[in-house]
Amino acid sequence: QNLKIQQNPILEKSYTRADWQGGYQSLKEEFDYWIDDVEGEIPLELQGTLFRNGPGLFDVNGQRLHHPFDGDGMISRVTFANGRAHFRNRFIRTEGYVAEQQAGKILYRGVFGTQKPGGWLANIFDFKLKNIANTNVIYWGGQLLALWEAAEPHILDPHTLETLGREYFNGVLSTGEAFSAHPRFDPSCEQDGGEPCLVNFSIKPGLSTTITIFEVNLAGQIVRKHAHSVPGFCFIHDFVITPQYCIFFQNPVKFNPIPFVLGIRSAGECIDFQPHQPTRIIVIPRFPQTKEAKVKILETQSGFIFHHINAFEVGNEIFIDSISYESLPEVEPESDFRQVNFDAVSPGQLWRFYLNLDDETVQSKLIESRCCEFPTLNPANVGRNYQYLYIGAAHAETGNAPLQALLKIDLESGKRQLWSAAPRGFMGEPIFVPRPGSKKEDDGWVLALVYDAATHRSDVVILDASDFSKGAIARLHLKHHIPYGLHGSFTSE
Ligand code: 3ON
Ligand code: FE
Repeated sequence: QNLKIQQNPILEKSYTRADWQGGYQSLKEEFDYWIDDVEGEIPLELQGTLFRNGPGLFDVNGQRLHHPFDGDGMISRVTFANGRAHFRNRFIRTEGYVAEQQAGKILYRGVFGTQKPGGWLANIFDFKLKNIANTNVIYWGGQLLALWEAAEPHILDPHTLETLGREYFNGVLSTGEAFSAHPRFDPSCEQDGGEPCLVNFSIKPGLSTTITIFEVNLAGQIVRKHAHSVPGFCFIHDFVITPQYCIFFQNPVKFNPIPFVLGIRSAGECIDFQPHQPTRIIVIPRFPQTKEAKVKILETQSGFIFHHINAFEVGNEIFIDSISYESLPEVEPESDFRQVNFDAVSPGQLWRFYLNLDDETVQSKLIESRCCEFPTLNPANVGRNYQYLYIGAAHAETGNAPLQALLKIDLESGKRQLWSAAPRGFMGEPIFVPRPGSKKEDDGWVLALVYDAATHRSDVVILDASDFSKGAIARLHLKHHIPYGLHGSFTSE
């Protein structure tokens, strides 16, 4: 059946929208159990914990949210030990989650279209942000942190997943100050004698935008913080680092706050993509005191980028790999996100950008035209030249479609390997885990959650990263589904 789909990608789709919609049902229960339903074998060397974050609820007591990005954060945890695996999930007890669950109704406006019931009068002049902590989860400095890009991290107990409070890094972060959901981990920081460090940012948008850079050491202390003002409004979700630089893509967008202020539209619905304006690339030195420290702003073609894969320096050039959309998919005010017409939206495609820092010019090249999103790579290669990346991908080679497959790309040879869960499986973000003691870049595993519409449950899938053609080496069947998530991480501690 799979073969027929592959040969006929245009006439017959590899999925049905009804199947795909199943992954957007709320999961209200919180579970805690050993996973006994396993196909294949969990590698004995795979030891550690996979943490995932994403919206767990798409409604508050039956009142529907307008967009999945407005959903309350829920952590899923899979711990691997001695060939077995344990599952646990828990909602983050944010102030907003607790208040809304208690009230049994929507009390906050969401960034992506969710409004309080009662029309514009109920929403006018309400600028409160609900920190929903739903975008990423990291283990760093001995703490488990749930991240959302517009506010401070939540601290969780790594064992019970209980919400313990919010993280301010000894007051270096102020109340309500943002700490993005896309930190990058420098495996060997030049300023810290080759120790790993976490690099993150915050965006404070306005007529001009403040970008603040944070660098956090292994002990979880902010050791460097510097802020930069750049012209214009910014909607920046992710960035990349090299040993010397932080690089941001300022997508061409315009923000009209009036409908937001008047309670007619959410903030996210007031962002308009500007297809005829260039993308600006902001290059900020990580160590302003030691470097020819000038922020540089370069220009390239229009496009919208949520996620980057990696960047590295080659002489006076920086290479950056990113997933770019022809335009920002607009959040339609009166629509239901479950009824999306995939064919009417542009697919994310993988581009490489070449920045020349001397003459400040940019070249770009399309690397992969297949619809793809949610990249990962070996953590040892972050900010460095690298050969392999792994990414969620559509089953079909052309067109826009939900993610159903995992694609491995060898950037040197151009070779590709695709492992597909179509027709009834839907793919989440993959995570690359190196095999302990590995020397080769692709010696390890790729872990991902796959929603299986046939059973309305999710699987934890393990692939051998060095060879996708083996298929899944293990498939762990959970007792329930996990809604389509956003990001996560693996820790062997
Ligand atoms: O008014 C400003 C603009 C703005 C949009 C200020 C602001 C900081 C409040 C703001 C907020 C931004 C936020 C909260 C962004 C959150 C983004 C988020 C939760 C997720 C983004 C996901 C991106 C992608 C590409 C997801 C892909 C998903 C799939 C392929 C489906 O499975
Ligand atoms: Fe993201």
